[in-house]
Amino acid sequence: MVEGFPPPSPSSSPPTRSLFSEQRRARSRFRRRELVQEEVRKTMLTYMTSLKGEITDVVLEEMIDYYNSQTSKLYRLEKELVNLKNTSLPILQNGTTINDLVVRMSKQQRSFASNISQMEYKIRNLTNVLNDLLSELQKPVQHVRRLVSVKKDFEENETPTDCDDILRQQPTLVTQGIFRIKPRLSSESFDVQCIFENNTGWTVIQQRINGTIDFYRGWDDYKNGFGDLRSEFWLGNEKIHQLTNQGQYLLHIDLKPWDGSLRTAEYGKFSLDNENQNYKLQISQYQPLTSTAGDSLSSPWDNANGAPFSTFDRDHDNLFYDNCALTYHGAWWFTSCFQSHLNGAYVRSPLALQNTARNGLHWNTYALYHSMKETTIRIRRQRTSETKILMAQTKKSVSEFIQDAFCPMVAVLCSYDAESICRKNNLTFAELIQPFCRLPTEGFSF
Ligand SMILES: [Ca+2]
Repeated sequence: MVEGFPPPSPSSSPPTRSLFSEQRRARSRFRRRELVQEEVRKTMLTYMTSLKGEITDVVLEEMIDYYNSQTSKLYRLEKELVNLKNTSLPILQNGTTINDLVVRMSKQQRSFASNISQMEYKIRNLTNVLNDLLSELQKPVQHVRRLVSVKKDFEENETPTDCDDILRQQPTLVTQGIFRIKPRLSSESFDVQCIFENNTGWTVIQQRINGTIDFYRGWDDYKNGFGDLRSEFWLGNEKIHQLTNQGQYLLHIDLKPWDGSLRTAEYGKFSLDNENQNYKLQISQYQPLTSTAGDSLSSPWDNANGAPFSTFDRDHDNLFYDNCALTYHGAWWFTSCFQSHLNGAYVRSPLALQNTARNGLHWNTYALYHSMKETTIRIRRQRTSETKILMAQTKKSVSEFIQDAFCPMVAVLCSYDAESICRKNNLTFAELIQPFCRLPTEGFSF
């Protein structure tokens, strides 16, 4: 029923003509409205149907995509499973379950881990040992470095190291003269008196000839030297120390008594320690065959070997109640007090012949009461051939001889692969150890 269209009333009067037409128009309007409504319903239905189709299509597409992606995942998983199956097939064939395998593997892992920690512990220990060893190695290595640099300095240094070195550079030199030298241990060069004799250059360290120079002096004068190289002088304990520690030195003493004769005393080994050691005398190997004055420096019953130097102002003698340098007016390697003393007062003849004060130039094995007219103390470096003779005399092997004669550095060098150090620095073993040793080392090898 359509609203606003009232039904005919039974109590009303018969319809008029206008009423009928009014009813017709209303019916016609109603009919048209129904048609429109029907049309709208049909249109809506068609629209709804198509909409439903479209929605279904979208859902389906999404579902197909999802299905495809799941299928490909499944395919991959299947493939992995097949691979897995193939891998584990042999184990499974041997009847080993995966559980057994896991147990065994974890056992192996534990043992592996324990091996690793043991190895770590061993490595830590080894590292400590290695560090200790390296720090120990540093000492000789530093020594060798210093040694090599010292050697280079020597090579650059053209100044002769002693009078024998001068003769080697100028073989035509004869008699004597004043020359400039620079021992290897010296920072500065200095003049010395040289005596050239029998193809040998001697460096003179003391000379007394006429008493013009006062020898009663203190420690510093004896340390640095004094006098006149052309007449009377003491070269100086520091210079003597430097000279006698660059190789092995022979000591030769000329004594001229007032009778005009010449007496000599010769020693195969002579050197002075440094000032910290109070220029302690190192003397041995008295040569009885070439000496005529007797041994008044190293005789067993009063041996000056190892005695420190004494001056009136530095008393290092053995007598606590006396000062030998002061009593005997000189300076020497006094013991209690001396077998020899060549720095005493210059006493002239004839008093010199009965010099009971014993404060003159004395050499007891020549005469107890005779002050010498002249003295010359000279040194020269032993050459290789002499070293070889000495070796033959003492019947020592090269290694024994090196051990005895050279500085303790040799032992250290030998134990720390000296050969490779030599190779690296392009040095022979002799060159390597020479600056530290007392003997010339030419001709020695490992
Ligand atoms: Ca004393």
